[in-house]
Amino acid sequence: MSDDRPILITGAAGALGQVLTQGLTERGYKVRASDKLPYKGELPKGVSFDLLDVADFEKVKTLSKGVKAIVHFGAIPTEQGFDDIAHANLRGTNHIFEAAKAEGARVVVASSNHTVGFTERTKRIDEDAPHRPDGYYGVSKCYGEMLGRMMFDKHGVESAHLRIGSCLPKPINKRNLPLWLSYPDLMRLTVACLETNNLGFRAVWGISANTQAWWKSKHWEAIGYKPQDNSEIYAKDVDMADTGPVAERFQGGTFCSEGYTRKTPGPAALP
Ligand code: 15L
Repeated sequence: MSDDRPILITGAAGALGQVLTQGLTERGYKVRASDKLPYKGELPKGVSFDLLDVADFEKVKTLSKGVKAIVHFGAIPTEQGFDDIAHANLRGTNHIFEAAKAEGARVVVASSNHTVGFTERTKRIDEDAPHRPDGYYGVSKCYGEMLGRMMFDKHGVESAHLRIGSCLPKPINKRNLPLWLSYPDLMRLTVACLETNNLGFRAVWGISANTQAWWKSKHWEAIGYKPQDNSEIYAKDVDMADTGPVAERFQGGTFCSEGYTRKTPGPAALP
């Protein structure tokens, strides 16, 4: 039996939120869009839009009524002070999971490469590699993943945490080459996570089929994600500038070097 309950998208007015709002509507999903900021441009036909600060639990509950899934992209997407991160990314994500639990909905969350930002660029890792967050933003995404883990084990709430690399129309700099996620592949990954009968809890790499990828996924096949794009076609055009020793050493790039206060480099031998 087909399930035609709507999907709530948070962060729908952001660049990726707009791609998802458009793309999911085109694929026949009923979309309820929301964001803290107004939606720019024209909403796709049939899509409702509400202003929503995800830290407002009453409003999260209201907008989640009757949904089959929440695509949660409503968060601070960069490094900020702890209080702002806590408001949107910790408290807000908590509210989304509590609402999903109440509705029997699954959650697809924007996680980030910054959960493993302090992994050396020379390492090739799968999703079981240890968290190495590169700031409060990265820590908040690790928190989201741990929350999803607990919510599945304790309450059966299914969730996918997309560890998005650099989701852009095309790669701009050399770090984007291993980490690029094209907009069409973001759609493929999100739909795979919404449709699979085999989700449970997964933190899953969110990149395209990049020749230079630093990551190999343990989950793509199981959830049916087949990336179609590859950053290599842009490799000759990207900015190759050196971003400094700390940024160049670690996968998180300048998120690692910003505010870095170590006097001596961290040991290379850690797992
Ligand atoms: C992210 O997680 C950010 O939200 C995005 O703005 C980019 O900085 C991206 O990572 C990246 O590392 O390229």
